[in-house]
Amino acid sequence: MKQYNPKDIESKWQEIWEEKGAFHASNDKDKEKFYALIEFPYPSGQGLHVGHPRPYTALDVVSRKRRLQGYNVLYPMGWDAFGLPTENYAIQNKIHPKIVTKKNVAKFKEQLQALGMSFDWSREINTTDPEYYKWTQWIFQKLFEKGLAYKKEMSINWCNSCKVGLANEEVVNGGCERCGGEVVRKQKNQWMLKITKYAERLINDLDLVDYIERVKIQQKNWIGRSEGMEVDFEITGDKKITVYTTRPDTLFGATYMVISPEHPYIEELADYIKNMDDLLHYREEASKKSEFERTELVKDKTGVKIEGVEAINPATGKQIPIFISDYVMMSYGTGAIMAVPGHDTRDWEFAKKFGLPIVEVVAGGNVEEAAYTDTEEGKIVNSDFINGLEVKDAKEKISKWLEEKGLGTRKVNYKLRDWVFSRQRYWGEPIPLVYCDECGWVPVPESELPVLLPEVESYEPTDNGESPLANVREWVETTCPKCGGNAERETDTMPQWAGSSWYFLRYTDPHNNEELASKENLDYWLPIDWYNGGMEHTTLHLLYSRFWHKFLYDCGVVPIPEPYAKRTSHGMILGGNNEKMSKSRGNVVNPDEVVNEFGADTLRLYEMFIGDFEKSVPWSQNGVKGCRRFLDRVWRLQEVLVDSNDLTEKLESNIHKTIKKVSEDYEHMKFNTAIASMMALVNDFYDHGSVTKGDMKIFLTLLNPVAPHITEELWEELGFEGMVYEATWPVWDEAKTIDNVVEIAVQINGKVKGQMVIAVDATADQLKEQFRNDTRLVDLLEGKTIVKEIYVPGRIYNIVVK
Ligand code: ANZ
Ligand code: ZN
Repeated sequence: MKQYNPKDIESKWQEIWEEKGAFHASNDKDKEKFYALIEFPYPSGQGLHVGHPRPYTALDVVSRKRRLQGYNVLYPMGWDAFGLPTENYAIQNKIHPKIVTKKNVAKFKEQLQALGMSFDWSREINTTDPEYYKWTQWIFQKLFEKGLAYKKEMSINWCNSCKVGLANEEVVNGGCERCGGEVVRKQKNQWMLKITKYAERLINDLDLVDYIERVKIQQKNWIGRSEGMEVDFEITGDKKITVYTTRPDTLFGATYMVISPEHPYIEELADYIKNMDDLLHYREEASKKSEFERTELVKDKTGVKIEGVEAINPATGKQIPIFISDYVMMSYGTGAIMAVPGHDTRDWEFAKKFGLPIVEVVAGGNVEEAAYTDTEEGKIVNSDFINGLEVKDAKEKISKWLEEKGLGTRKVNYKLRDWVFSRQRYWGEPIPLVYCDECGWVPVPESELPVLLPEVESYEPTDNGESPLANVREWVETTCPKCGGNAERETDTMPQWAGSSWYFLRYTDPHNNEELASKENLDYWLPIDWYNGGMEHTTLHLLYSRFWHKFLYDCGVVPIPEPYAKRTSHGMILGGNNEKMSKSRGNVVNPDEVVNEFGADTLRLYEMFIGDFEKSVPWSQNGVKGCRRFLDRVWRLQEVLVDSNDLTEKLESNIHKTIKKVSEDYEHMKFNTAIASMMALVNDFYDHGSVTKGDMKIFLTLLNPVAPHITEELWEELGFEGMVYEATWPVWDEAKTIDNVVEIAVQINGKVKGQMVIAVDATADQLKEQFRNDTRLVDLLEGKTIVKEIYVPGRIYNIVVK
């Protein structure tokens, strides 16, 4: 028997698979398809880290299994290659980002190929390839044509260190999603995408898909649907302020109002306002703060009372003061609120600070001490005609009352904001529009797409917040496609998230020059049957791509409203001490080294065995070694091989059970328990002292998705026909998986003291006899007298003693 030497074996089989096109998905529409997708990586200079192969291997396992089951499987790979790190590297090293990208992609690809992933490389895509981004630009133009892309001067999130505008989704805990740096507000003219138009459908259509629950919840919370009312408050000068409230039932407790510091009401009321300077000064201060800072609950409340203007509470008829404060956002609801300090925590803090009256209108708490915010328990008080009602009923009654009086209308609001789509950087897709003084914004004709990124001297972002493209005058200056006059190109580029918002469509037809993908291929391959990706993308890429897909559905480009039938998410791989792996902590494990020392099959096996796929787990070098030892044991099964095609009779039931367990566990992301059951089967082979060729054939097929190289090699060594990847997935015989023994608990006076394995159909007498022969258990009774014995068949044997 030759040595198990992964180095030779692995490259050998990788070459053979490549030559045979083993993993090319055909567009053969008669076969049942399976489309598996993992989030394509950003090819950074660091190359692959051990976190990457976890999801890749997981869906590789499922893809390989499905191929063996006869499916036509598409498991593609590509590069999400526009973006800041490459550009920053290019700036520092004065190398064109194109060249950096090419180098990084080559490195990533080599690393992935060394892991034996069954990607269909013939469908490889790269978002920075003009043939690809042509269609990203084309989709943008469709969005523009349909009025879903618009340019607007507005206050946006701005990262000072990246010198770039950010979408709300890219601000994480108040910092920049990329660099963690401080995010400030900046007034900018921006391209925006109307994702809000799809808010309702993005929530409702979650019912059509099978996503893990936490993904659905996070998306729903981010979109933030809220049902309430817009209510008018009469104010000085026969004017009115409209507020948005989700708690009309607390109207009697509204003791003051707050409008956002940016609110145009301030200009409208200029004639009456006596402290305009103070208000404008406060407005100026507020504009510097990020939304995160402004909405933090713990933050000390600030504000200024508007002098000279009062409001009237429509329910109580009382005069109430109006403030401006930065805890009310201009971008949500109407930018104005009725403040109910008894039942809203922010209002309560504000009222305490400014000495404003706090009125209890829902009984249940002590509003002098804290706002009582419970809406499930407590009855309305101090509220005239709604007194005594539950919150829910009070809401309904007062809503009707407001509607009848013409003071209020029901309203649904969303937290979701439109998507800030402009970036002032070089390494992104040019926005394919030109501006003409006569015609306004005009799309570049489709025949002229793609609008290529021009060469520039410097990739540095400019301090005035303009893209470096603005300096390339000969590129910027062009003619208007509509009137032929002078026009200028848009110089902002698209955000990192553009290319990934539709890449899964391109894989179905990656070389198509006529369309982003042919209708037949889209019809056949969609939806993606299983998409696995990181939780950090739930409110970014996953949301954006669902939006683009829905838009393309409305345009008739794609055949179904949701792209992903199923979405799962993996846990992170951590360094020692459960810390995130990072260069600065010096705990990064390099997959190349693991492959070099132990082999790709060991790495794959370990990544799948390391723990519950959905949970974060620390890396352990001992664990890696253990996995290698298992593969060594598998290799040495050759020593105990028996030349028979039958199954070992004594192990038949175990084999069927293992087929069942592995088949089901692979499909339910329980890779670790599938592997544990295969390890147990190998122990059985050794315990039994031999393994037949028939046993091995099944075992190697089951193990193949996780450890594809060693299984191909053994398959060949044992002289089996063809290759494992062409084999047929074994099926189990249910009858042979049923246990004929069960484990029952042995209790003494109701306390579990041990276990016994007995025949499923054992009678109480047989049980007692077996018990009395088990010295371990009988010893427990020493010096005691049995009073009674109770047997609950198949479960418990309880002995009552004195
Ligand atoms: C009165 C009230 C009483 C409120 C009460 C809450 C509790 P969601 O669920 O997030 O939609 N609000 C409205 N517009 C706002 C803005 N632009 N900036 C800050 N806060 C705003 O929350 C809606 C509630 O948030 C609204 O209901 C309003 O306060 C506040 F016991 O009105 B409420
Ligand atoms: Zn024109």
